[in-house]
Amino acid sequence: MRTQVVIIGSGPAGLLLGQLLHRAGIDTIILERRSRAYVEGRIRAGVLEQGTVDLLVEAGVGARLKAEGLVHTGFDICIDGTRHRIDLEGLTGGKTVTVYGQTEVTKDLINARVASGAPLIFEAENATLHDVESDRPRVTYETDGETHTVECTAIAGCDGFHGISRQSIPDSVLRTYERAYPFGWLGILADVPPVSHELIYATHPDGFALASMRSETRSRYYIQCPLDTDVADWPDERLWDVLKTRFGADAAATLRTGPSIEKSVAPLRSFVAEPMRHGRLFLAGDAAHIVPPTGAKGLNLAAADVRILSWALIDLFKAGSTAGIDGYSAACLARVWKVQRFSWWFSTQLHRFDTEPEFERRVHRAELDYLLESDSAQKTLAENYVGLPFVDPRGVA
Ligand code: RFL
Ligand code: PHB
Repeated sequence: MRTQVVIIGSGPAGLLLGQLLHRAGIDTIILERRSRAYVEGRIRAGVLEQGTVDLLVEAGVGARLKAEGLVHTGFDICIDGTRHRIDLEGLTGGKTVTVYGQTEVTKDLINARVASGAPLIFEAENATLHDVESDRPRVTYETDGETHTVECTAIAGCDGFHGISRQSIPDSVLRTYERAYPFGWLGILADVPPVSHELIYATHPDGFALASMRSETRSRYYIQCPLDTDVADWPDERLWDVLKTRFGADAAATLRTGPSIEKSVAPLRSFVAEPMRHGRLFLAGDAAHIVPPTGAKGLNLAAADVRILSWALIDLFKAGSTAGIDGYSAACLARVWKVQRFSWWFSTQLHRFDTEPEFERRVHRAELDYLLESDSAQKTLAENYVGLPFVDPRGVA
């Protein structure tokens, strides 16, 4: 078998890249280790930057997003039970974010892929990359015990943090930077109306909490929890009680509870792998970097990589130019590190660090007080939250 680009992984990065390349007339094969039901059922991100929404619309998968996505013009920061609004729209000259579940983005992209007839192979096992340093790399994989080989011109490693693509870059080339946080998030999804029509990021002496949503009738909440938390120890009632404490009396009075439809623990991590390109292998999304979810940036950063990678590959196949692929890693990393900085900062401000010296705890509190008083500090937060302006590496405005 031969194709132009093999895409490893059908998360949002792989699917969106496949869709953009398909519309540009470039052939791709997407290989996904899991089943379609598993991929469509994974509950993850919820907040899309305007740039991500625009890219999904440009890719031809924006109809349901535009009809069902909830446009948010601000969010609340809740400090020890008192809420303060961050007016994203006012602080950024009119920018907003859209609440639309990653699950829905994934479903829309899979439906578009299936409708296009382009190959998307689920339950593809043991994907292995070969000759990535040559101009004719290959990928082998297995389905039903049979081995297949695909020859191609480029490989997109969109297989997430635990994927195999990054491991194909030799240790002598790859540099990794990591910060693990000493806690995770325990998340709950429930079919109850959200406690507020906007998100609430809460910091409390007991730890962080977040009120988010998927629709006007479906709520998503998270609390900071120890890394070894077992969901079995968290019956719904216990979780609702903690949320009521962390959001304060006003929210507690209106918070609607109900049976959970999903409950899971996710660790928090900051991670970057450099370079994002080795030979004809290009890493995109969580395969190359992870941010803690506090700033809602992971999926948006994956989309930003894919936008740049699609341009680079279109340049390669349509104009025979390697300028785009040569600049790919540097162009992505310039944004990645700024987003790392923001996600690290926002996480550090809002979580409780048990071993933090009292001096630093007070400094953090002072920084939050300053944020509430300072228009400039709020502007910095808002312009990062809605998404930094996109710099086109081709020099086009
Ligand atoms: P994904 O989604 O992990 O997809 C990778 C895909 O590759 C497959 N795969 C393989 N396929 C073939 N062969 C192999 N050897 C393979 N190994 C892996 C996997 O099965 C999978 O289908 O990576 P991608 O596409 O880069 O997308 C990244 C996003 O999923 C991620 O950044 C976000 O979910 C992060 N995130 C959030 N991002 C936001 O922008 N806004 C948010 O509000 C937000 N909230 C969150 C989040 C992540 C969370 N968790 C669970 C970590 C909230 C949470 C709780
Ligand atoms: C979510 O709705 O899952 C969500 C929202 C905002 C975040 C992280 C996760 O910062």
